[in-house]
Amino acid sequence: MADDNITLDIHQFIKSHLFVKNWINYRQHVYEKSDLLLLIGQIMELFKMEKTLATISPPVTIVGDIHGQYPDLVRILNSRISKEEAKQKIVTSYSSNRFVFLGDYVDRGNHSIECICLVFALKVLDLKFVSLLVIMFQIAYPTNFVLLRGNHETKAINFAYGFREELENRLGKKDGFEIWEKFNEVFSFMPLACLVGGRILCMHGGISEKLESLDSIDSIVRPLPEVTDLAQDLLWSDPMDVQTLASISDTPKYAKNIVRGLAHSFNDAAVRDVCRRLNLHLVVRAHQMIPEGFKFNSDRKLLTIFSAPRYMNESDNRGATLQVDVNGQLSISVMRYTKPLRTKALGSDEITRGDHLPDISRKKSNSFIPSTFSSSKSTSLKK
Ligand SMILES: [Mn+2]
Repeated sequence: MADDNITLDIHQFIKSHLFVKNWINYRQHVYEKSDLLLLIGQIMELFKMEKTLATISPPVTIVGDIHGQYPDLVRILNSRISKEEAKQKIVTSYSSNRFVFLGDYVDRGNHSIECICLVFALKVLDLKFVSLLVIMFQIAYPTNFVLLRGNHETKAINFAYGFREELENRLGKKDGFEIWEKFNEVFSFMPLACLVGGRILCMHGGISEKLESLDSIDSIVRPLPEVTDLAQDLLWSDPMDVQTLASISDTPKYAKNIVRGLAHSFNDAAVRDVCRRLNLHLVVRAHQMIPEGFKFNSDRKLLTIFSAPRYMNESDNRGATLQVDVNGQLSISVMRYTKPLRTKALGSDEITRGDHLPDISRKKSNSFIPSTFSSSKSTSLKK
């Protein structure tokens, strides 16, 4: 642990990200290269302590693609704390809620750096509170923030789709490129999947023919600069969406993913098969833009969550997050897309909650229980 030589004031760092005076005119945070290096060094140690298959217990919020949409990320974080807590600006109220992020923090949007830095910093802060327990009892590190790797947390992709360019533009070509390489070193240590409450398996892309057991995820050795085999499917796969004979037949369950040009697509039978063999209620993944923010497939055994509303500022999609409560019941929150930032500003600049922006409203859908859970309403996911 690098605990002795922390010089990055993590509280202040998070505060300056979360409590922005005026979201309407929000442009960007100003980063010191030295702060970024410190943050990268600390988060690297945390990823090394985690297993390739992370685990977390409910209650937890599961978040899909962010793609540099920083105000939307802050809306999501704000949605889990009370208005009172937000008003008091206590940073720990943010880090005390449990989250699983399904990856794709960077690229596409304008604020990749803010997004990745904020989730990294919240995870670092979270550990500062439990580290004493970890040392005293030598227990597994019980993080509140599981940050899974997405296909955009790979070098070849974030070289080309915005993250490298953003770093170079903001830190200068030389420093920006150096920091970009450091970020990618961190990405190679990120966990690839997460088991929530023992029964919900989460990953960025999807399942795989090579997913023989949960152990087959854990036996993927990191760092993983090149994502291949099972890891590639976990980060890149998609469900077969169009109703074809292949998508409903029992064999073959997997096919080459023609849309992506790599990894696989999988059908309903593949999802059923994985759920049965791995004793899962549900597989949750992200990776595809969904107009409504979420979509069930495979008889509600597969859920896609996409959390970047108005994706790339050109799609009228909503965003969604999934909440798993302490009893394993599911509910989905849908975020409406944001209107362009040039809309008329409010009179006050005391806006600290992203979801109080004009023309942004967060609609919580009627909490519902998918069919996989409805028959056993009180059944806990915990074994
Ligand atoms: Mn993706």
